[in-house]
Amino acid sequence: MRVAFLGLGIMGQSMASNLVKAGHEVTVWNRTPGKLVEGAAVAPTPAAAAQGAEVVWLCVSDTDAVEEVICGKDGAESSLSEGAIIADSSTISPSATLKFAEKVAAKGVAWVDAPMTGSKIGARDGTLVFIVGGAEEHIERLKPLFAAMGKKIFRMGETGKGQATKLAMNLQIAMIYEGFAEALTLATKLGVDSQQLVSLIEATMVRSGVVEYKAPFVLQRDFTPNFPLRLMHKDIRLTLEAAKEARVKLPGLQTVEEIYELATEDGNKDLDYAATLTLLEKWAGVQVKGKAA
Ligand code: NA7
Repeated sequence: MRVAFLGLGIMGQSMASNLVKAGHEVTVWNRTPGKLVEGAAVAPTPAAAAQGAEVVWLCVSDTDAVEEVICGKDGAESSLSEGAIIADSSTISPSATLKFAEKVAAKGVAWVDAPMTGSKIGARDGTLVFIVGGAEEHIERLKPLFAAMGKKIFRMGETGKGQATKLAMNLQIAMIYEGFAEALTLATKLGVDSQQLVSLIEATMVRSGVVEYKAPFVLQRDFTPNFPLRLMHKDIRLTLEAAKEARVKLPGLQTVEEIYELATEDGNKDLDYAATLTLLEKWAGVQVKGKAA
C-alpha cells in the first residue's frame, strides 16, 4: 500500500521501518529534518507526504501535534483525497479525536485511532498490540499494515474508543508501577532485599506484566527511556481530562500525577517513567538495589 508515515520518534521510526520491510511504499516526514528510514522516501511537509497516499499513519507526541500535522499549515488534510484513511497511533484525547475525525470526514477521509502498547521493543520487533477505534471496513483495509507492525489488534468500537481504552490501560500501568515502586521503597527502608521481594512477587498473585517488564531495569537502575516519563505524564493528564469531561473521579491517579509533576521538576522527564521511583527513594532516604547494582 502507499503509506505516508508522519512522526519518526522512538516508536514511529521503527514502525515505519517495519512497513518498508513488509514491502509497502512508504514516504516519511518528521518535524525535525534528518530522521530517515531506510527504503522510504522523505517528504518536506505532511501535505507532500500525504499526496497520493492511501493511508496516512501518524505517531506524534500529543493532541496539539496531531492537530498541527493534519490540520495545520501544510497539514496532511490539504492533500488527502476521498477514500483515504488516517490512522493515528499517537496517544491523544478521545474527544479531540472525534473532532478531527469529523473535520476530515467532510473530505471523505476516514479516521481510525490506533494507539498501541508494547513500547520501544514492541515497535522494533513488530510485536505491538494495537487498541483500535473505527469502522470495521476501514480497519479491515488497514490489516496488512497492522500485521507489519504488530501482533494483535483489539477493536474497541467506533472512532475514539481506541484512545479511550488506551487511557484506561495506561491509568493501570501508571498505578501498578507506582504500587511496585512504593513497595520497593518501603521494603528497602525496612531492610528487605529487593531481588527477594521481586522473586516473591513473581511467585504470587501480586505478579503483573508491568512488574515483570520493569523489575530487571529497576534492579539494575537502568532508567533509559523505553517509555519516557514525559509521555506517561502526558497520558495521565489526558486521562484526568477525559475523566473530568465524563464526570468521573480518579483520586488515585490524581495523586500519581503529582508524583510525575515532582519527578519532572527533579529533571527526570526524559528518563523512563520507572524513574519516578527515584523521588520516593529521595523522600525515604534509601536507594533500591538489585544483585547486579
Ligand atoms: P517521541 O520519541 O517523543 O517522538 C515524538 C514525535 O512527535 C517526534 O517525531 C516529534 O518530532 C513529533 N512531534 C512532536 N510535536 C510535534 C508537533 N507539534 N508537530 C509535529 N511533530 C511533532 O515519542 P514516541 O515515538 O515514544 O511516542 C509517540 C506517540 O506514541 C505518543 O503519543 C506516545 O504517547 C505514544 P521531532 O523529532 O521532535 O521534531
